[in-house]
Amino acid sequence: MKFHKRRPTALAALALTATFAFAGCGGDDGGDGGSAGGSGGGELSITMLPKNLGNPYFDTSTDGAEAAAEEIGADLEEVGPETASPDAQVSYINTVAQQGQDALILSANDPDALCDAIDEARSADVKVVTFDADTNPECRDLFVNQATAEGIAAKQLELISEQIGGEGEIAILSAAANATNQNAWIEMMETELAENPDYANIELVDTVYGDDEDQKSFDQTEALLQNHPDLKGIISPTTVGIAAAARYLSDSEYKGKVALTGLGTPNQMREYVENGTVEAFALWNPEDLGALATYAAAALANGDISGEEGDTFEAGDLGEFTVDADGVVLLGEPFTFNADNIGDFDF
Ligand code: RAM
Repeated sequence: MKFHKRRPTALAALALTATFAFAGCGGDDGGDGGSAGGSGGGELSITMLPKNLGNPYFDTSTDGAEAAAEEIGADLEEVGPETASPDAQVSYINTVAQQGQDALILSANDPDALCDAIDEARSADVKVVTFDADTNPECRDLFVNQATAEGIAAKQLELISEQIGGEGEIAILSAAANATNQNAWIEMMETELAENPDYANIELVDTVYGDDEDQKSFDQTEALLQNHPDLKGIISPTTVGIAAAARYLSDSEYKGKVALTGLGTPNQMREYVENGTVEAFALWNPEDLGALATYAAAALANGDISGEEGDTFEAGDLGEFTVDADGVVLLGEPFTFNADNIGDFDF
């Protein structure tokens, strides 16, 4: 699948400069098989392991990674399982250790379950960078974080609150139950709902898991609506979940009555914004995220940085980044997509 960005209008480009520094277009196949991609012909060998293959979000982060690898002169290969489970990721990590790759970039399906395999890889001198979904910080060298968990949580609550007029029952349709990224965001949303007086009249009645599988997420949406007849809105903090929920809602009696927001890609959500099922949702630029993770991995593997707090490195067009506490590198802020701007994006 190919994802090329449309050129943003001058106005949109201006509005986005702060949060969306566009990396160059990758354009290579994001991978529908067990292994895909491959760029450059350089000295560093980097493996990219998303939660699973076949998710346009990760196809796009791989596009960004491939473009960065080409720029750096590194060989980058994407591998990954069909299902977003930790067990399925372990064998790929073992292979990276056996091959003695210079670096592994991964989005982890579990904070703990991959750590033994990652340890082996690090003992074989593989630098390990998590992106999108972290492991426990001691397992890896760096985590490239798409946006702060607080920012992501706050944005989604702001959107749902606006869309349901500040009161009523809401539910969350998440990804896999062990996903560190979604779980951190959900925890923060729960805290914010409990503590922020703006949300005193909003009640979170259920959280369900679609495992980042389209059909399961679709079925879970149907079940939520059946189990909670007074439901006013759904937050789905996963691009797979929100797209499946939007598809369900758009063909149902709930279209336009039950609000849906969360984290989605513009290409998957465009039709539902245009047909009035979804008013607004958020995300960051996955292409930039993949690129930044690749620059970070290369900086570690080249010995330019060790991953200590305060280390700085160059990430091509994205600029210079600093390693924060706990080995975290922050990409930016989430961005809100709606009917006015969705036409400016193609990913
Ligand atoms: C899905 C995955 C990914 C998450 C996005 C928002 O594609 O769960 O990890 O960051 O949604």
